[in-house]
This record gives sequence, structure tokens and C-alpha cells, in this order.
Amino acid sequence: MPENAPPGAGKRRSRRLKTVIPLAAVALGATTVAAVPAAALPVGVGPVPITFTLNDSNGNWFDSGLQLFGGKSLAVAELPRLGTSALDGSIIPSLPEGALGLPNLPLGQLDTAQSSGLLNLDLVDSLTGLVSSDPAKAMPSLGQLGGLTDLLNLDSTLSAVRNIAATEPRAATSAAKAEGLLSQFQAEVASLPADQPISLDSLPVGLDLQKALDDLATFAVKGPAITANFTIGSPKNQSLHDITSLIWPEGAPFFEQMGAFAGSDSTQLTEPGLYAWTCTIHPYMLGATVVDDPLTIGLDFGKKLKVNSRDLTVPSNADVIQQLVRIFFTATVPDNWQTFSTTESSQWNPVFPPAPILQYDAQGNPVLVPILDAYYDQKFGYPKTLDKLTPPQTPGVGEVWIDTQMEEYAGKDYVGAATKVNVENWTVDRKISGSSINMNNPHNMWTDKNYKYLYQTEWFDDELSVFDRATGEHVRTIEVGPDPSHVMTRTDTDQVQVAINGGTDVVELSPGAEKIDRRIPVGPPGDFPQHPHAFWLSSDGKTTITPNVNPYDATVIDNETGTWRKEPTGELPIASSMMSDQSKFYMADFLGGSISCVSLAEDACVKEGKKVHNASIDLWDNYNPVTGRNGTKPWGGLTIQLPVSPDDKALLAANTFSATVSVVDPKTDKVVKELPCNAGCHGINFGAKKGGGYYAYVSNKFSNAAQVIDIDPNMDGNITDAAIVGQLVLAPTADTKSDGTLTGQPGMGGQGVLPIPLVYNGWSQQVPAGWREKLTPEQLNPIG
Ligand SMILES: [Cu+2]
Repeated sequence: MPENAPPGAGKRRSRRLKTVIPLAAVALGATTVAAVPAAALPVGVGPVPITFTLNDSNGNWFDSGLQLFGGKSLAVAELPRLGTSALDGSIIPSLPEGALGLPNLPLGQLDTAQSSGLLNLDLVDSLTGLVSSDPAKAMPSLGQLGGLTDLLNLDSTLSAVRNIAATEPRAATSAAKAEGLLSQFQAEVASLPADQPISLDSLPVGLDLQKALDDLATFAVKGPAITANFTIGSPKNQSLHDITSLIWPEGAPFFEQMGAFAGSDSTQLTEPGLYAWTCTIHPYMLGATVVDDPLTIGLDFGKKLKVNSRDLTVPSNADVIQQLVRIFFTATVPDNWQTFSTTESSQWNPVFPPAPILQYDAQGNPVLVPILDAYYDQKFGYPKTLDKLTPPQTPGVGEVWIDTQMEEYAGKDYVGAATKVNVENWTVDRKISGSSINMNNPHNMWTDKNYKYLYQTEWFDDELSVFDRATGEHVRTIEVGPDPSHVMTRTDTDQVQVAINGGTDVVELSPGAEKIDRRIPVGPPGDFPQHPHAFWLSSDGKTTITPNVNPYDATVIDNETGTWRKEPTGELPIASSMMSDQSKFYMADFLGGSISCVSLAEDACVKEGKKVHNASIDLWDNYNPVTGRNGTKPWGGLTIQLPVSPDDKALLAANTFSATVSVVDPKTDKVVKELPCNAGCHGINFGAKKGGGYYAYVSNKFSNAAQVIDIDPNMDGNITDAAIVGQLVLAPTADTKSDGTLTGQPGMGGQGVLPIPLVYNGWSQQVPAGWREKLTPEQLNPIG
């Protein structure tokens, strides 16, 4: 292991752990699944499973069947406790006595109304929007908001208490005591503000109430685990996905596959608390479940949670959990996406379930968030004003294509389009929806030597499509392999390389992508798949580097021999870039909160002022996962694209976690400053600025806008003045040409970014006539 390896480097992810569950429960679960439609099971109780059906479309990537103000990726489960059926004993039929060797096990399908009740979805209208941008509007107290039994789910706790007493006569005294303390609790919290967490221990009733509920728990021991099923298949999915634990309660099993797949798999939810899963191929595909213990107040996030990053175990009220939950609801609920305008400012106020959530602090004490929406509004500063956007004053050169991957079109089963912005007059000039070919989630683009073609990957499919760049007409589609992510051309041969994200290789095609010339493996044959994502090609075309999201490492391919070697990275490297001088490359460690630097020849990465082979830039230097960010110092995380400017002056890294762009100086490998971006900050690439210099175009998945960054506005070589000099709205205008009829999410889903002319070193020297006249000598030869 190199001395300067990034956090998590070389630590092979623990492979899947299957929990053994009783055979009877397995058989029972199977029967029940067959009897009940999967989509009707957002709530799991005991052996009745939750089923997530994965989808390629917006808002239901992990479809649990529960309609959540526009999103569908959350499920609620009740921890089976024998003798409780907290939600409604008359609705949940009990197993016959002794069916599992256990008495009175609650079992049965709960309808959407019951899960909605636990999340207070029936109260969304009255319990959200409590935090106002008007400082004169005071925060109401909990008691002013209506019945607390309903609001704080005390009715479900009370029902559990009564059911235990009814089942077990010895529990009657404890139950009566708990019932009295619950009404006392209600009286004590009524005057508290609706947006602040309540430390239960600080309430006069707090310790007595917890003790009474703990006493009752001894009469209602935990039953078998809840099963969460995941299904991946046609026609909802055209290609492969995987499911990997992102958050899970301490003591519950970690879950992942050996590689992307189509079919079914399942995991056991053995502990109360918050579970979240991601697809490591398409990491904004998120699903989550809260397993609620009926004998606590509020929905349980669990005491301590594990996070699939830096081997973290944190209290459930840690900042990193709140940030990830905020991101979950922003990503999975399309109504929470950001809509900017060029003519007026607007308010952005994402909605979170107005549910009571039970978390634990670093001392292990329970903290009740009475209304999650109000707490997050207060914590994260919602509502936020989205200013009206204006483009840069100085034009760019040529055009920039941005994949607006969430746009919806008539007559097409799958989302996404490529959007062309004329950066000389800042107009949205064209959309290519690929409606005639049912184009599925267009993710990244590149062009050929003559700028005749637009190469377009279909990330949720197995195809590369080729369009005529000037007319938008479909030229051809070629099957390349599962989940093709990124595409670039070789400067020496004009061949097209495509990373097979759901597989294990880089495919090389002839110019124009007429046929596949060869497949280059990026890992050993017979090993688990590598899942390469955003690769980069060297300026001379001889070297390809791939970030491999499955083994957590990088591959360096020699394109002349087709041989490869590995280099360490941080956790889940997802995107890469290379210096124009080919001295070193960078990898975005998506789950590691770092950027890995690797030298290609002599030591070129910088650590503490010294040149070393490998180095790591820690984007969490100013972030504590428990207590949060340190003031206003730069932070990052969930980093995606990170190109180096063609003149090697700056590296820009798009961070989804912080919604910031890190500005890094490649001379020192240090973060110089940060710039803001939008929700789901994702893609960046450099294009030419008119008269010299470079613009970086930044795309955002959950917004309809793109930022334009000038890395050195005064062109003095110092990048500390890097700034956002304009922003673009990617929705079509009346003059936008298109091959399809847009029906939803205009301008949303910004991912791949392709500025043309190609001004990266190696490509810049080959800019065709008609374009090269627009570039300065420095732009044509960026490093001389
Ligand atoms: Cu996926």
C-alpha cells in the first residue's frame, strides 16, 4: 500500500453476508409474496416482505409502491414484536398460534393508508412549509398543530402497549403505567417548537416513559426479520443494476452483489432503524426503508448507523445521516427538484415527510425530531431563493451539449435527451430525444475528428447511439454491452472507446462507431466484474484510465498492447481525468470523500509539498460526519466528474454531497476554494472562451440549470479568482429544434457535458477548419 494512499484504499469491500432465517419463515414469506401484488406492499411486517421493483424512469428507481408526494422509493416496515400489532390489530391478522413456534405473530398486508399514516403523509398540507422565509412568521408549537396522538404517532405506540396487555396479563400493570406516561408526554411536548429536536431525557416524563416501554418490550420479544426483496427486469429495466447498502443499523447485515445483474435478490432487515441502498452503477438510484419499533415514540432511525464510507459508524442524528436523508428525498422526489428561470427568481422548498423521527445522539440519548420537514427546513435553510439566471457576458466558442437525462418525451418509454446550447449567443438550440429509437437515459457524449457525429451512450441500456451533430438525425445504434457510461475518441486513430459500466471492459469501435474493433478488459478474467465508469484518454491516445466502481481501484490500459495494470484509489472511484502533459491522473472517490492522484511516469502527485507516486486529496478535511461542516471552509464528497483544464491550471470537482465545485491547484494538489452548484451536481467539462481562456460547464441532475465557471477571469495564471460567471437554463424555448415532444421535466437531469470544439490537449490541435479560426493560438496548443 503506498504511503499516501487515500482513505479506504486497498480495503476490499466486505463481500455479501447472507443472514440465515428460519426455514418456516422463508416458506411462509414465499407463499405470501405470491398472494399479494408486490406494488401493494410498501409496508412490511414480520415475514411479509417489502418489494422494491427497480425502474429506469424518474421518481421510482426503487419503486416500493408507496406514493410519497411524488416519489416512490421509501418503504416503512414494522419491527415484528410478538404480541403487538401496533398499527391495527383488527387489520393485521395474526398467525395461528404456534405456526412458527411463536404465539400471535402479526402478519399481513398493510395498505398504503397505514404506511402514509406513520409518515404523516395525510398531514403533508398542514405540517409542511412551517419554516417561512418571512422572519415575522413565528414557528408554531407542536400543540398548535393539531392532535399530537396522530402527529407524533402516539396512537401506534398506544396500540402496541394495549395489545401487549391484552395478550399477556402479566404486562397489564406496566401497560397501564405506560399509557398514563404517554398522555403526560403529550402534555409536556405540546408547548415545544415544531422545528426543534426534543431530547427525551430532558423531559420530566422522559426516563420513566422509556423505562415503562422497555419493561413492556420484555413481554414482546423481537420476531423474525423482515425481508426486503429487489427485482430488476424488463421492461422496467433494459439493463443491469445492483443494490448495495449505503446506510444500515449497526448489527444488521451489509448487503451487496458481486456485480450488476437482472433478476431478484433479497436482504434481511434484522434491526429497527434506517436502511438505504444505492445502485453503484447509477448511484442516484436510491431506495430506503425505516423499520419502526412499535414500542418507541416516532419512526426509528436506530441507535447507531453504519455508512458505506470510511467504515463509519455514527449516532443516528449525525450530520452525515441528515445530509444523506436530505439528498435521498431531493433525488427520489421529482417535485423536489430545482426549477430556475431566466426571467424571475423563485422559491425552492423541498418537501420531506412531516413525520416524527426518533434518533440518538453521540451520548446514546434519544432525540425526537417531531416533524422532519420542519427540522430540515430549519437545519438546511429552506426555503431557498433561486435567483433568476443570466449567461456570461463574454461568449464562449461553439456549442456545449449537456445530457438532460431526466427529460420526458411523448412516445418514448425511457427518459432523457441531449441538449445543445449555442454558447456564442447562449440559446438552447436543439434537443435530441432519440424518440424514434426509444433512447434510454443518455448519459455522456463525444464527437469525432470532423465533428460530424454525436456519440451518445444509453446508460440504462446496452447501446451506443450515433447522431448527426448538425441535424440531430439518428445515424446508427450499436450494441456494446450493459450500461455503457462514458465515450471518448482516441486522438491517434479517431477510434471510439466506450466504458461498459455494467460489465468489465472498454469497447473500442471504428471511427463513426460502425463496428466493434476490440474489447479491452480492465481487470483479470474470471474475477468479479470491474464496472468501469467515467474513463479518460490521454492526449496522445495511447493510454486509457478507468475508475472501477466494483473493486475500488483504477486500471491503466496501454492501448497499443491492450495490457493493463492497476492502481489504488479511494472508495467507489467513479470518474477520472488526466493532465494535458500526461504526468498524472485523478479519480473521484465517490464514497470515499476524496480525490486520488496517481502518477503515470515519474512521481507527479504532491503530498505535503513533495512529489510522490500516489496521493489523496481529502475533501472531508473541513467536515466532521457527526458534527458537520467546519464553518464555511471548503468541503466536498460524493464527487463525480473532475476534469483538469486543458492548460493544466485547475482541476474542478463536482460534489453531489455538498453541492459545491472544488477548485484544486494541480501544482500543489490542494483545494484552493469552492464554488456553489445545484442539487445533484454532476458533470463538468471545459470549452473555449472567446478571445482566450476556458469556461467549465457544470451540469446538475436535480436542477434545470448549468453553471459556467471561468477558472481564471483575469488570465494572470492564478486560479484563486475562479468564479461562476453565468448560469444557463436548459429547458427548451420556442426556438429550440427537437426530434420529440417534451412532456415533462424540461431541462432536468444534467449529466454528461460535451463542449465543441474539443479543446483538450491532443484534440485541440486537430480542431477542424471552420472552428479553429475561432480559437487563439494558446487554445489550439494549450501547453505549448
Ligand atoms: Cu443502476
